[in-house]
Amino acid sequence: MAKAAKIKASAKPTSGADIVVQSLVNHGVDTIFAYPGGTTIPLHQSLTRFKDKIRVILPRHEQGGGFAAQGYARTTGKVGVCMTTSGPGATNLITSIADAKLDSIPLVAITGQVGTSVIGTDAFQETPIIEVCRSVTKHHYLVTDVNDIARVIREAFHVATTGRKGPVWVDIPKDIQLARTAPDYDAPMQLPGYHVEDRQAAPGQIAEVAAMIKKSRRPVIYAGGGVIAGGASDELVKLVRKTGIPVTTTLTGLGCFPGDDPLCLDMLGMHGSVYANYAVDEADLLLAFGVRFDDRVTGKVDEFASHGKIVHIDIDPSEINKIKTADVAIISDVKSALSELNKVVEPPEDLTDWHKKIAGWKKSDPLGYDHDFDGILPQHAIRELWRLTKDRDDVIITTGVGQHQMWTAQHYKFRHPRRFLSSGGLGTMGFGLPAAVGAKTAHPDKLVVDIDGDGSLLMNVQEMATCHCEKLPVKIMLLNNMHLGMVVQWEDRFNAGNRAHTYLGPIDDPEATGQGDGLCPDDRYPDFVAIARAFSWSARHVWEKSELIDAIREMLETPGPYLLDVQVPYQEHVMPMIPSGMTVRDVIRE
Ligand SMILES: Cc1ncc(C[n+]2csc(CCOP(=O)(O)OP(=O)(O)O)c2C)c(N)n1
Ligand SMILES: [Mg+2]
Repeated sequence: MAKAAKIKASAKPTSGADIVVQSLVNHGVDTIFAYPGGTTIPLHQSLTRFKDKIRVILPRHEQGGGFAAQGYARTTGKVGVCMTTSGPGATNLITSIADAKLDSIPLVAITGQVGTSVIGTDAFQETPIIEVCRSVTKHHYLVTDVNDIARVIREAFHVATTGRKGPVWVDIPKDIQLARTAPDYDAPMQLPGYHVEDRQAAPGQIAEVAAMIKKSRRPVIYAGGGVIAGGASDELVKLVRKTGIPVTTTLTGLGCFPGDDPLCLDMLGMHGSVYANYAVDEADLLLAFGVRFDDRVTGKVDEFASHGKIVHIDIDPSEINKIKTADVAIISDVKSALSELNKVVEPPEDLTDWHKKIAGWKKSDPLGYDHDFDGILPQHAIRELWRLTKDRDDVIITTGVGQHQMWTAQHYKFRHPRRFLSSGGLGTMGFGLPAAVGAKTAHPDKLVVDIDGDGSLLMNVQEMATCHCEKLPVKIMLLNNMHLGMVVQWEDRFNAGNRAHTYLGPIDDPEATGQGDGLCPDDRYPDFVAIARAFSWSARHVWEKSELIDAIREMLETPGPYLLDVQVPYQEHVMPMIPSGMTVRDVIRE
């Protein structure tokens, strides 16, 4: 938890708005993503008085602000803070908050609300946002007394960052922002129903897991976002070095174990590697760390990891036995449980056969693509970007949602946690660019590349203005197939290729009815290079394979924001694929 600085209760009456901002400063907030409006004018005025302490980034859409706050939080591990006005500002924020809830990202969202005297009257720009956001936040407040502000903000940071992390929403009516009181920043928290369970694994449990590991012949680690959220990557690597157990990760767990390590099995699940899914299927011991057995991972739940024992370590008691019954369930943060385990664990007796078997699967079913294709395949573009950046220690990648996201997860090998930002649980198109904005704000010296899809980019394309105006030189490698590629893939596989509103060009083009040539018209619509230039970005199209490396280099080396529009075919499917609700035995390979 961010430590609240001890500030003596001041006798001087202070406005609610100033108390909010001072509270943020006390919690170590240095950046806020905030879009103003009538009900947040006092808060924004106050922010100008604290401008030497807090940088205010003005997104161009509130959803962008929420995702930027996520980009900040996901890369730093600190709380991301965003703010909007009431009504439409607040409703625009909801998607990014729901997204943070599903991926357990700590956020504090502050919204203005109409004055307390008119709440409930359908006042101008009134939305009962606390009612609306109730089920997509970890906690939420409507503050109706200026004397509560300091305590509420303190509680908000506490709740967002303790236990399983998540977003907290604080709605503050305008008259409460203007009211004055002598603030007490040390006011005790009042959270009678919220208990942070500081549960640790019992020594007996750790000994039991160690014994199971020692006895196992075919163990696999299934590691998720909880390993990253809990700062447990180093302990995970240590465990693998001690035991030789191979690791597969979820989408949100990518980077918690080095992606190019020989013991890395890459991602598992629907678009995971064949070898990861086979390994989990045949495992006699599945070590599930900081995961929630999402349906995109398990497919048919009854048959997932059904040939062995399951150890599940998670900080959130409600995840234990929710989808799969664990043989040993440990409610604990992953880091402390793994560090205890590392003190006593011994390697299994002999993993030679298991390693051999996995090597065989890796060889027969690699994550590949057609290297001889004439044009640029999206997988190839990602591989080349990875090749050109893999030895840099400073790369952060974001994505939209769709095929390009899955290919990035498969082909960019992340070596460190907090370097791959993607909307996992909610799967929200439009995540990539604003998340890159937040990441670049937090890490001005790092290279931030949004590998995006054309459909996804268009959903928050306005954030290009934020990048230019706020001096945030992010890069976009656009995998432009002029289609909603992931939906096209499902149309092709499960709906006889019937195109149903998945073509992003004019409706009278042959592609709109599935009559295209697989490559798209030469004149791509929209012209993303022209769009980028209108936002004062540098930009370039590339469609010749022979020009790709040069174009990627140009993107990386050109100062300022840069969009590389990579024209890719649309008839490429993300493989392998386990259709929804099925098992690795139903995997489609091509
Ligand atoms: C906000 C939102 N709307 C709709 C969807 C459903 N959806 C998932 S992937 C996808 C296609 C994405 O297209 P694009 O961004 O171009 O990526 P591609 O699959 O072509 O790489 C759609 C429509 C979604 N995930 N999010
Ligand atoms: Mg697309």
